[in-house]
Amino acid sequence: MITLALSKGRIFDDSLPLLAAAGIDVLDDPEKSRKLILATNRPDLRVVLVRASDVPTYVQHGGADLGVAGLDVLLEHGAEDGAGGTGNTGLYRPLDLCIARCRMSVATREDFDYASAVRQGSRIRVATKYTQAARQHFAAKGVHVDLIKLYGSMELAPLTGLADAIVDLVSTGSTLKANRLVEVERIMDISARLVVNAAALKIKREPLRALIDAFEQAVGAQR
Ligand code: PRT
Ligand code: MG
Repeated sequence: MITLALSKGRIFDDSLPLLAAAGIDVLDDPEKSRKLILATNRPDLRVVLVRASDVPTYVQHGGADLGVAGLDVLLEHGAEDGAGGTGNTGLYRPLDLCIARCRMSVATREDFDYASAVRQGSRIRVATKYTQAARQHFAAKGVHVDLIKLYGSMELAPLTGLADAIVDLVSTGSTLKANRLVEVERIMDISARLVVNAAALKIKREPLRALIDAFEQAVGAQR
């Protein structure tokens, strides 16, 4: 049996066409059923639904053989940045699926002069869920920051005086706009990656390789 970990919402929705191109149909709709284990048209393949940020954990510890997770989630989990390679997390990251795309950016209130705060070397208070990526970004730029860890609704932080800036994911920009925040710096482009358990890749080499190859072809065809 091969177990694929997905999260409900955009990762699941955006993975469906890739799965279909690989000949895989998921037989339940997660929006309609409360099942956490979904059967597919392939008796040897099942999908488990987990929280987006739990996908790397499931794959790393063998609760799933492979999974789909955003680069943002992988970076916070501590997976290596480069493609391929196992790093020290037991995750093998072979494939950019080019889905669930967005960017990680710095945003502030309209009346906060980020450029001059950076220029003057002021300490900037930054609220974010993405502390690893943020720490690395500001360290590389030589900007002094006090990071404030949040788990959601980052947009509220600059509006309430909790922070000067946030690091968050931006897609259409409408969430920032609705909260009168402006994107002042783009940190990196984000997309979802297929991650594979390194041990499973050895033990179930044939079926997993075939699946990864099928995904790779599907991604290429969608480009
Ligand atoms: O909700 P939960 O805590 O379980 O997990 P999650 O929020 O990480 O899951 P989900 O399904 O929301 O996101 C899964 C993955 O989708 C993320 O890890 C990203 O890699 C990717 N993704 C792509 C996004 C977005 N686009 C996105 N726009 N994840 C979140 N957003 C949020 C963003 O944080 C902000 O609040 O959408 C808002 C901005 O969107 P715009 O269109 O208004 O700019
Ligand atoms: Mg969410």
